[in-house]
Amino acid sequence: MPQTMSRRDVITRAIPAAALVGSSLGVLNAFAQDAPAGGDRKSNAVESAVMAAFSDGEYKLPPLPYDYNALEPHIDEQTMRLHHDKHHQGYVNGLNKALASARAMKGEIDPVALETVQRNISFNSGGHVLHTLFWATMAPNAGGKPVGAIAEAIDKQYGSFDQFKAYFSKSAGIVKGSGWGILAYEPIGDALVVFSVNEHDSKLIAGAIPLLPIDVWEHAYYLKYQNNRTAYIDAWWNVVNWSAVDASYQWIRSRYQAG
Ligand code: MN3
Repeated sequence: MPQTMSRRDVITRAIPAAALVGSSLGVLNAFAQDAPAGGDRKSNAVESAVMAAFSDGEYKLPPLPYDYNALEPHIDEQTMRLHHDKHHQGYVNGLNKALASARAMKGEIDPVALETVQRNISFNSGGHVLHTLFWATMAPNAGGKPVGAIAEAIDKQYGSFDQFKAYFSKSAGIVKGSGWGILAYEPIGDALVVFSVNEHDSKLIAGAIPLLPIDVWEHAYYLKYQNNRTAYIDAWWNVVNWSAVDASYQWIRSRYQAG
């Protein structure tokens, strides 16, 4: 987007589309707001990715914030190329197309066509948001234990990082067919929630804002790990960018919790 566009411009432009899409794109609006006064916030890989995920009235494919081979040996270059350039681009295209179809509906609306277009918006917006966050919360030379406020919240809620990790891994592992494991922030209870999602959008928790997603569709791991999803999940922990997760957690939480 042009450098002259402020965050407020972005949210203003994003609102009409996001209103059609519903709460699964609430994450884009949660991010696309003016930075708090002071301007000394840590730079946030998640924020950058989200800002690149919508511009000029359309959802866009954000560039990877590292090289395609940067996550080797844990995630291979060929998988990253296909996954980012083909699969994620497909969801972006599908989302823009479905939104255009929804906007074009006028007069007598066929309920079957309406059901189809709403399903396409839900599926593709889930795919776009979750892949955008997936790339931004991985990094080379990362992994290890969480840092900062997210580390404290995980310890408080799950007892320890190891207990959280085991629960999250199991949650991602049990997905039947295609889906995601997700750590999210639930603002009403000011709580972390871990859950699994079928495809990109089934079993999402309304209002919960994803912080850390892992894609467990076969296209995310089959070239390197074949049917061994557990080995892929174990390897993925080595590329989790905890400082980015912490920065987005603190940022989102500050939007909802006074004081
Ligand atoms: Mn995927």
